[in-house]
Amino acid sequence: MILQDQVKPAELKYRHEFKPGEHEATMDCVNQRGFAVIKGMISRAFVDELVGAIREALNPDNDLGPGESRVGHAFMERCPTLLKFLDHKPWLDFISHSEGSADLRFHRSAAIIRNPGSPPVAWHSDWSFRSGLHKLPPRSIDDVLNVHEGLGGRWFYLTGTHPMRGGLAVIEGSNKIDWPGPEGFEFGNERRFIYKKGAEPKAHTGWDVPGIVPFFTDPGDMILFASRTYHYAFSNLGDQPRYSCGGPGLRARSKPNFCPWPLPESSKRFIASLPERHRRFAEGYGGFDSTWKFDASQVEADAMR
Ligand SMILES: O=C(O)CCC(=O)C(=O)O
Ligand SMILES: [Fe+2]
Repeated sequence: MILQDQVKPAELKYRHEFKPGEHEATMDCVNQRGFAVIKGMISRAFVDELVGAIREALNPDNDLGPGESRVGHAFMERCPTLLKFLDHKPWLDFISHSEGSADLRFHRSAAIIRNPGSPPVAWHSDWSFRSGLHKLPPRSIDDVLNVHEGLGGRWFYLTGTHPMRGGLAVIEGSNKIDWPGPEGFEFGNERRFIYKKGAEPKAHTGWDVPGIVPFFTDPGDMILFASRTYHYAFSNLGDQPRYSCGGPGLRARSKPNFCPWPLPESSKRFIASLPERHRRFAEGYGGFDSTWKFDASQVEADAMR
């Protein structure tokens, strides 16, 4: 395996970087290749504001240690700055195009800090093959929420993306439902991860994977990957924390919206605090209940209703 500081951009024979407004070409790339980048979607001023807001919300006491990471779920509920995306027309226009509708409902959202020394995030797909393909009752929050086709990750790596600094990588073509996996690898449990043939069935943490596309992006760029695309984050070998966030999660209202937990109090407060012009996104929003546990009888009863 080459050294981490030797990882180079993939030599792609097609365009994968787009400008804001090139909606169709961007989504064609996402659907065909599994990923794309929109250059300069947000300004440097907005990037700086988001970094400050993430730091304030996730690490207010500056107690995140070396090598540690922190993830904030339902991040739009606790970070008013994130809601500025809703008034950022180029972003909202792209999301509307990618969802095939301007009638959108809130979905999940997150922000992450990865400190220098943080380990890699092993190769995985966010999509639930359990719910999405096999139609089995959800056993995890991801089985409830990660069931949609089309666009999956819509991230901003606000400190830029680079393999040496906790950057993201994807596997070309891994969004296709019949993708056989990279040569020399097997799928793990419910196809959520990959591992080397003959090795222990544990999610692979190396970048020696055929078809890898490591991203090299600037702070205002938007990184897109399809709902099933397998992805990975390098360890952060830089000297600065890595900050990333998605915008507020939005899905077309016409898409499935099954939610087995009651609306959390925090989500109720969030909805009540929304300005009038953003209320339309909240109708039917189920929130994110990190304490939810699978209960077969409850899920079956709900499905019967
Ligand atoms: O932190 C990263 O770069 C990867 C995060 C990730 O895989 C996820 O949130 O699904
Ligand atoms: Fe992921």
